[in-house]
Amino acid sequence: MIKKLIPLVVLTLLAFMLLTSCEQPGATMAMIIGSINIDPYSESEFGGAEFHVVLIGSGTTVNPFTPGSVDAVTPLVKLDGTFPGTGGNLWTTNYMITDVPAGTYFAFVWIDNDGDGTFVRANGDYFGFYDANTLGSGLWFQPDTPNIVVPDVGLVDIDIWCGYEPPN
Ligand SMILES: [Ca+2]
Repeated sequence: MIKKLIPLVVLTLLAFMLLTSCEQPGATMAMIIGSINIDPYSESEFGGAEFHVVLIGSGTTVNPFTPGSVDAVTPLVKLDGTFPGTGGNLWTTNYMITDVPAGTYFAFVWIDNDGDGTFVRANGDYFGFYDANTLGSGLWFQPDTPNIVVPDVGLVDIDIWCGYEPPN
C-alpha cells in the first residue's frame, strides 16, 4: 500500500512546486530605472524643473527640431517628474517607471527649462534620445530602430543624457 502511495506523493509534490514557482499573470511587470543627466557645461539650474520621459514605439517619430512635434506625440508610456531642490547645480536625477508593458521602445527625455509646460527647443528646453552612442550630437536625433527592449518581467537600466554639449 505504501509503495503505491509514493508515486502519488511525488506527483503531488511536483505539481505543488510547479504551481508555486510560476508567476501569476499580471502580478508582476517590468520596470525601467535610470538617470537623467545634463551636460556639465550647462549654465542652467534644473532644481525644481520638470522633466518628461517619453517612450514611443516603432512607427512614431519625435523631431525636436520641428516646432510642436514633441507636444503632439502620443507616448506609449510617459513619466512626468521634477528635479529635486529649488535651484543650484543639479545636473542629474534618478527616475523609475513601473508597470511598463513588454516591447521595444525609443526613449526621449525633455526638460522644461523655461517652465512653460511645452517643449520649445529655442527657449532652452533640454532634450535627448536614449542611445548607446552619446558622442557628438547623436543624442539629439531619434535612432533608426527602437533600442530599448523591455521583457515581460525584470529591470531595464536606461541612463539618458540631455543637453547641447554631450559628454565625450
Ligand atoms: Ca518649455
